[in-house]
Amino acid sequence: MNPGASNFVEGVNNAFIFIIGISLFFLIGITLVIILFLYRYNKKRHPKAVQIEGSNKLEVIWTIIPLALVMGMFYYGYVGWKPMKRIPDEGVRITANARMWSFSFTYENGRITEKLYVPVDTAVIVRLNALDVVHSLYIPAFRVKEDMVPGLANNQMWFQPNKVGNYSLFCTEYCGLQHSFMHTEVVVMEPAEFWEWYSDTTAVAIPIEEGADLALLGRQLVESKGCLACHSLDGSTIIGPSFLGAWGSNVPVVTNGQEREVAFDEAYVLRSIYEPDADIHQGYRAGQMFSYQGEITEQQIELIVEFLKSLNE
Ligand code: HEC
Ligand SMILES: [Cu+2]
Repeated sequence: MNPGASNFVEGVNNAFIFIIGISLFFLIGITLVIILFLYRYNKKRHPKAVQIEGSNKLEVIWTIIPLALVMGMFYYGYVGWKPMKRIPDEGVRITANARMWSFSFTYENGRITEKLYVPVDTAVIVRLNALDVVHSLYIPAFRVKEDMVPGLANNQMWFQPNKVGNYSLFCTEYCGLQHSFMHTEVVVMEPAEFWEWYSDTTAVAIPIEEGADLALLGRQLVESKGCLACHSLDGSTIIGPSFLGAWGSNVPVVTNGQEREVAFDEAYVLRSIYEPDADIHQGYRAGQMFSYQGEITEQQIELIVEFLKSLNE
């Protein structure tokens, strides 16, 4: 019944088309009048200027008509926006976490994903959680967009997808250097398929086949988790230290205000990912990298370690 990808498409499109229609009408109308006046009142045709003074009728007309038009715009805008704020009681609840510079989505059963998986024709209620700075979650095909503000409790948005498919989702609040890294997808599935996916807990641990390229799996993780927004692979400094040649080196760090050297080994990588501020690499600032505790498993850290090792080969 609904023509769009979500329940809000129609309302937002109506407001948009109404405003575009009025704007186009005036753009064309005013341009035509300018051209007509240029012709009719140029100096050759109309050598003597005439002063026209006061017309109550005209003033009333050019007050009432624009007022009606902007009230019309307000009406369509309000009618399209109101249902977005009426969050239903029932629905699939998902928490969206935004950090510089990636999204992750946590489901009620503990599943964590980088794409947002949702069932079609079902209300989806997304709790918006920002770890560091202001981000904004935008799904253009669904016509929804909501700021994610650190510390703002009970910040939610909702929508009901109407069509199975993949749609882009990205951050639309400039949130620092690698802001453009913050794009991912919404995957809308048939409900049966979704619930099967949802309850498939084996997928929480990555099944690693015999002979799989562990370093490659690690690389994919580091890419999909957004680590490369801050850590380069070519020796250059972005926000954090480069991963190139890091494995096996001795890292000068500050621990509790004390300078010391630690070996860049598996334990150091694990600590850096779970408690980034425990050891601060000298010359870098604390508080830039946020803990991935609960977002990256120890098994995944082993893969990241394999990848870091492979950079020395
Ligand atoms: C927002 C930027 C940012 C992101 C994203 C980020 N880091 Fe970091 N990371 C830093 C900074 C800054 C440091 C140095 C300060 C410190 O030691 O905490 C650091 C330090 C590290 C270190 C220690 C490196 C060294 O040479 O001392 C490791 C290992 C690490 N990060 C791994 C990761 C992994 C894996 C990811 C992705 C899951 C990641 N980081 C995501 C900014 C980031
Ligand atoms: Cu952002």
